[in-house]
Amino acid sequence: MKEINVAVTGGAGQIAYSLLPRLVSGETFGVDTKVNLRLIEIPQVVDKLEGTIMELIDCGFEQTGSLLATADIKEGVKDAHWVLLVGSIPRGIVVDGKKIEERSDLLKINGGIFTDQGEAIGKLAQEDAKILVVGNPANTNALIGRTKSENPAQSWFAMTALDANRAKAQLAEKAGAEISSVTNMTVWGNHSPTMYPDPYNAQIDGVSAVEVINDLDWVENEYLPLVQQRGKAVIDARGASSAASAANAAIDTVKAVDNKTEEGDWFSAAVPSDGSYGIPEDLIFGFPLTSNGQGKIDIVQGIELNDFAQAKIKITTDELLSEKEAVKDLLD
Ligand code: NAX
Repeated sequence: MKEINVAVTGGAGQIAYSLLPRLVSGETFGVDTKVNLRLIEIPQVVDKLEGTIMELIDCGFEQTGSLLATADIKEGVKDAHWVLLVGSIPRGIVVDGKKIEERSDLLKINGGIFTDQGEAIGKLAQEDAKILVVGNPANTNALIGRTKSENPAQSWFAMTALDANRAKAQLAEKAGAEISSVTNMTVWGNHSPTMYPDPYNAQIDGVSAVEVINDLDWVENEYLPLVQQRGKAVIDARGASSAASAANAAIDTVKAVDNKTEEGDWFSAAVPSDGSYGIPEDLIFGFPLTSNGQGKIDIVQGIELNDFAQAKIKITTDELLSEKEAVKDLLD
C-alpha cells in the first residue's frame, strides 16, 4: 500500500467530524493508500481529539494509518502531502473582551492564524504539498497562508465546491433533471454571498443550463440568491452551519485535484489568479479548473462571459480586493 500524510486543522469541529472517517476509509485517496492523519486543534480543545481518534480506530478501516492529535501546527504539517485547513475562529466569538462581529476584525484574527500556518506549511510540508482552505474567510485566508509559505511549488486552494454542488443541485431541481447530468459548473470569485455561480456555462446533458431552463427571470433574479444564501438557509433550518455537505465538498475537491478531470468537464475551486479573465494576479479566485491527475491544475480558458456575468464577477473581484486591503499588514 502507498502511504500519505494528511493534516487537518479544526479536527474537533463539526465539519471535521463528518470529514475524518471519509479521509481514512479509502474513499478519498483510494483503497490502495494508507492515510496517516494528523489532527490539529487549539490547546484548549486538543484533548477532545483523543475521543475522535478512538472512533476512527473503531471504524476499523484498513486504509487508516497512524493517528496523531496535536496543538503544534509544525508537528501537524510536517511532511504532509495534503493539508486541510478547516479550523478558524467564527464570527461572534469574544477575543480579548471584544465580540468579533465585523468582517474586517474576523479577517485580521483569522489572518493571524493563517500567517503561522502558512509559514509552517511552507517550511515543513512536502515540497509539492496541496493545501485546501475551508475555514472562512477562505479565499483571503488562503492568500495569507500562501504568501507566508514562500513556497510556490506547493499548491493552495480555497474551497468553493460546496457552492458549486449547491449551484448544481438547484439547476437540477429546476430543470427536473438528474444531478449527474449537470456539468461544467463554475463558482467565480469569493466564497461569500458575492460569488457568481455561472448558469450560462453550466450544462445539463451537454446544453447550457440557461437554455434548458428557459426562464431568464428565474436564472438572473432567483437562482443566484438561492445559491448565495443557501448557507444561511441551512443555518436557519438546522440551527448550525453546513457540516456534512461541507465535508463532502472538501472530499470532492481533493478528489478533483488528485484525479484527471473528465474530458469536456471542469471543477470549481479558488486558486491564485494568473491574470486569466482579467482577474488581478495572485488573488485567490474561484475559477473553472482541470487536473491532469499528476498535480498539474489549469484554469480553463476561453469561456464566454456575457455582460451579466462580467458585472457579477466585478462585484466579487472588488470584494476580494477590499479583503486583501483589510489584511495588507499581514501580507508584507
Ligand atoms: P467549528 O466551530 O465546529 O469547528 C472549528 C474548529 O476549528 C474548532 O474546533 C476550533 O477549536 C478549531 N480551530 C480554531 N482555530 C484553530 C487553529 N488555529 N488551529 C486549529 N484548529 C483551530 O466549525 P465548522 O462548522 O467545522 O467550520 C469550520 C470552518 O469552515 C468555519 O470557518 C466555517 O465558516 C467554514 N466553512 C466553509 C465553507 C466553505 O465552503 N469554504 C462551508 C462550510 C463552513 O461554513
